[in-house]
Amino acid sequence: MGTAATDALPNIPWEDRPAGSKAVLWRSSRNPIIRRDQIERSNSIFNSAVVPFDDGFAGVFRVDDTTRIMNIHAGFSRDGVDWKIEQPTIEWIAADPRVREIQKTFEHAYDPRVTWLEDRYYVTWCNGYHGPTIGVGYTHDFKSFHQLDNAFLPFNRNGVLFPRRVNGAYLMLSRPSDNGHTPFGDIYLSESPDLVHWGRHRQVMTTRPWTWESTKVGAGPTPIETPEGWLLIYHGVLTSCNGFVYSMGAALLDLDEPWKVIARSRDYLLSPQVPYEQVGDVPNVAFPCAALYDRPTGRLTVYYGGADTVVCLAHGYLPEVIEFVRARS
Ligand code: BMA
Repeated sequence: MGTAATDALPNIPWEDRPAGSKAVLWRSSRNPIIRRDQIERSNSIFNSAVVPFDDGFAGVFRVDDTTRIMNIHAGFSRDGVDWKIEQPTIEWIAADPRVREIQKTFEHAYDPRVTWLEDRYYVTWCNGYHGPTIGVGYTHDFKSFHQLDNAFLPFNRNGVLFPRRVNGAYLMLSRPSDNGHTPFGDIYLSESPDLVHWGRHRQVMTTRPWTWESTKVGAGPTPIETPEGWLLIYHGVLTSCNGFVYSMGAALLDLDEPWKVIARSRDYLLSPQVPYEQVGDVPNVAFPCAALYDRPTGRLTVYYGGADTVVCLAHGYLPEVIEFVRARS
C-alpha cells in the first residue's frame, strides 16, 4: 500500500555509485529499463511515474502508440526495473456527469505523475481539453481509475501534487504553457480544499538566463518531505541551435510556505549525455517524473524519460542531493 513520509523502502532499485564517479546522481547500468517497443503497438514508452505498491511497485506509463497518439497505461513490477505494462490504456470512470461530459473532448493523455495522498494514489497528467491542461484522478489498485475534474484552464502542463496537505490545503505545482512546444514556463503553486477547486496561485520559480534552465522549468516527481524543506526535482530547458535540451535540477522549498524557495542548484544534476538520452524521437531529453526514497539509508532512485523514447533510472543519496542544492545555490 501507500507510503508515508517516514516509510522505509529497502526494496527500491539500487546500484552503488560507480567507482571513480563523483556524480551526485548516477545512471543505472541497466538503462534504459523500458524499451520503446515493450508492448504491442508502442512507438515509445517514457515520462512515466511509479510508486511502491503491495510487495513491489506500480505505475502509470506514457505510451505513444504507432499512430503517435499519446496515452497512459498502468504497469506493475516486483523490483521496479522489470515492468509489465498493461496493454489497454487507462479508462477513466467518472461519477460526476459534468466530468463525463468533458471526457469526450480529450484527445490524448501524457506525462503522468502519481502521488500517495491520504488513502489513495492520485494521478495527475496532461490531457487535451481545448489544449493541454491537468487531469486529476485516483486509484486504489491501479485497475480502476476514477476521474475528478480538470484542475486548471488550458494551457498548462506538469501538474504535480504534494503528498500531504499543508496548512489544511491540497497543493499542486504546475507550469502554465501554450498550445505548442512552449518557449517559456515557470513553476506555480496552487491550493485547493477538495482537489477540484484550485486557487491562491503563487509563483515558485522562474528561469535563469544563460543557463541549462534558461527557457523553461517544470516540476518533476512528487516533492519529498525532509526536515530541511520539500525536495523538488524538476526539469530545466535550454534552447540550443538544435532545439530544446531538457536537464534535471533540484530545489528546496519551505515546508510551510512551499512557494518560497530556500535553495536551488546552479548546476544541473543530470543532463542528456549518453546515447539513450541524446538520440530518440526527441533528442537531448532527460525528463524526471518519479522518485523512490528509502529514508533510513537515504537512497533515492529517480525515474526519467530518455529522448522521449525510453524509461531510465538514476540513483543518488538524498542528503547529498540536498548538500549539492545548498552548496551550489
Ligand atoms: C514537453 C512535453 C514532454 C516532452 C518534452 C520534450 O513539452 O511534451 O512530454 O518530454 O516536451 O519533447
